[in-house]
Amino acid sequence: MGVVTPTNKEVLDFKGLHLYHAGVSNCSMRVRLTLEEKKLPWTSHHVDLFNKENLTSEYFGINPKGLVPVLVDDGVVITESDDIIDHLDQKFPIPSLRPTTDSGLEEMYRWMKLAVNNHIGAVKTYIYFHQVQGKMSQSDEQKAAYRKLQSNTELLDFHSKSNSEQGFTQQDVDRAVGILNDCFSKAEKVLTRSNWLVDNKFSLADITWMPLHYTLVRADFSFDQYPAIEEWSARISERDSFKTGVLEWWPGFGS
Ligand SMILES: N[C@@H](CCC(=O)N[C@@H](CS)C(=O)NCC(=O)O)C(=O)O
Repeated sequence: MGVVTPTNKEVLDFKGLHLYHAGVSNCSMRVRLTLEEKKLPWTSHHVDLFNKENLTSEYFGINPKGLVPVLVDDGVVITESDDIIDHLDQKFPIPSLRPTTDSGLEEMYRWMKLAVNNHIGAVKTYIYFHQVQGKMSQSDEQKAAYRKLQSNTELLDFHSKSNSEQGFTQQDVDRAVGILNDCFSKAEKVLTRSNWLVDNKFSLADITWMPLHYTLVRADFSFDQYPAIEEWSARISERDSFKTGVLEWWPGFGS
């Protein structure tokens, strides 16, 4: 579970639920959706990723990977979106966002891990290739500062490639698309015969995958071959939690 001991001690005194998050971040959407489903009061600490507000020693003192989201629950710091939403569902069990059977629970965790395990290699690579590369590259000073702050080698390699002159290649993105299509083909099969990903009950599995659909559509990923996924996403879009947890935080909302 993603509990970390922060070196930035400021957060230890926080009372209640505090979320460090970004409007555009699919991982943050998962946590906002969960908070809104449960109608929990929370304090927002918005981190502007485009202005690199996450790349400061203060922020790395809260999350040593420099990523959003981070939940601070009464001074306990939790990172990793799957761990955060699982924590929220266990601590605030009503309404429940998990299946009632053991096999369903295992299946829910499988869907959650599938998303997390493919985050850098597939989701992030696809989105950076289509939307970020060349638009928010780091200056030489920022690159040096990032190398000082970041100790995670996977993230160091990812950002160094994204900021290189060549950036991600067509081959990198084709590989990412292949992985995403494998995942969405699996989801399509399930959703052809059921409204939700696990045990026909809305759960953390749906909350994990919906933000990927939302952000990938906006990065021109085609879901034409997945009609059941499109219907599933339309069903989720009707929920109040989607309006307050995703739409209202998406840049340009209401404009
Ligand atoms: N495994 C992490 C991934 C978190 C992550 O990659 N967050 C992105 C936004 S979705 C971020 O903070 N990106 C900024 C960066 O890479 O510097 C999770 O599930 O919370």
